[in-house]
Amino acid sequence: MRISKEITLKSKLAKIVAPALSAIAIAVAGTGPASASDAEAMAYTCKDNEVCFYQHSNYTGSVFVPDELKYHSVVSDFGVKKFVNGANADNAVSSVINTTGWRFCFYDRPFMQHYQGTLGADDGANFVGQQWAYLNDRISSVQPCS
Ligand SMILES: [Ca+2]
Repeated sequence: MRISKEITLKSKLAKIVAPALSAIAIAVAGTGPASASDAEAMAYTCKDNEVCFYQHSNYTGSVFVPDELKYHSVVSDFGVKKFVNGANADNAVSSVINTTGWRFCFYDRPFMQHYQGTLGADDGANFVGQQWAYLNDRISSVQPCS
C-alpha cells in the first residue's frame, strides 16, 4: 500500500515538474549566467509530508515550507511569514505542492477569511492555468480541510 502511494505521487509530480524543467533549460540556454540564480532558486524539491509554497509559477523561485502544515495545523497569516530568500510570503505564492495526506483550503485574507479553493492530498497547483489563475499572488492563510 505504501509503495503504491509513492508511485502515484511520483507520477503526478513528474507531470507537474517536467514542463518547468524544460522552461528552465530554455531560459538558461537563452540568457546565460543571469539565469544561473533562477536555476538554483528552483532547485528545492518538495519532500514527503511537506506543503511547499513557491514564489513563482511552475514551482520555481524561492520556497516557503510551513512546519505547521506538516502537523495538520494552520498558517493563519502569511503576512508574518517569509520565503527562504527573505521575501514576505503574503500575496506572493504562485504555485504550491502538497505531499501530505491532507487537503488544504486557501484563503485570500488572514485568519481563514475569504475562502478561495482546496488543494487535494498529494497534489500540486500552478497558479498560471485557467483553473487556478485567480489564486496567483493572493494566498494569505491556509488550513487543513476535512
Ligand atoms: Ca490575500
